Amino acid sequence: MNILILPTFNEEESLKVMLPNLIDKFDKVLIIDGNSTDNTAVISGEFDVLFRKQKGLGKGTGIREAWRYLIDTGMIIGTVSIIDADNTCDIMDVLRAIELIRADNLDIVIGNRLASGCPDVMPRFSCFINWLVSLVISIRIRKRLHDVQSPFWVMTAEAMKILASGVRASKFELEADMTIQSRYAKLRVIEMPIGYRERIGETKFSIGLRFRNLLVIPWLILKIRGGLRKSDENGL
Ligand SMILES: Nc1nc2c(ncn2[C@@H]2O[C@H](COP(=O)(O)OP(=O)(O)O)[C@@H](O)[C@H]2O)c(=O)[nH]1
Ligand SMILES: [Mg+2]
Repeated sequence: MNILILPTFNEEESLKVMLPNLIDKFDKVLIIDGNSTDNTAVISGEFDVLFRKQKGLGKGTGIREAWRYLIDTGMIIGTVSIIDADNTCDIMDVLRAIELIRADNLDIVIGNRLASGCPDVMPRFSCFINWLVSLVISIRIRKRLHDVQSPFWVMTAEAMKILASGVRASKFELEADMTIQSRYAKLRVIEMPIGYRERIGETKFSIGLRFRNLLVIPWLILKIRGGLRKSDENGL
């Protein structure tokens, strides 16, 4: 079974474009909605998707609730993909990543938007911050990754279960936390170059949330040392 999770907060315009293109390519599409105030629910209702309103706040909380739902309902066979619901990612890239997971027996494929430099549609400053965060996390986890804050994650359902038990992120530090947890669990993670298009609709990554990340991500990084050392001592 191939499941796609789309986290949404006021993404009606984007969903109108995305859903017709992807609905027949997955066994299940789960929209986890952060209590949108626009027509996200109405547009979703026009398609054969599972639509759930999250209880807590933030993208990280939403994704964790989506994982919990899949685990509780026994949907833990095959692959689970996550992309932003903003039309920035190409669904064909997701299908390629699913193939790669199967062919190479991997646990997680992270879409790398920066493989051929900073994409035209991404502000240079965002590329720089992402490059820096990726570099520092790479050093700490001793594995080179280039786009740790990627909106594109494809994993086995087993890997999802493992991340669900370790990830604590509530907002936009989610991807950094997923990267770190995947390393603790010694999952087989690779990056795959992906395309990155202009977003439909407004970004939800507000100035306030960016400042929050400036505090939370260094905190996550500082905590890494202890965790990895513990695993090393255990001989993992
Ligand atoms: N479930 C859920 N999704 C959210 C929330 N906030 C943002 N999102 C979604 O998370 C994704 C990432 O947000 P986005 O605005 O694309 O951030 P950017 O890629 O950094 O510009 C989008 O699909 C948003 O609709 C939330 O509180 N809950
Ligand atoms: Mg986005």
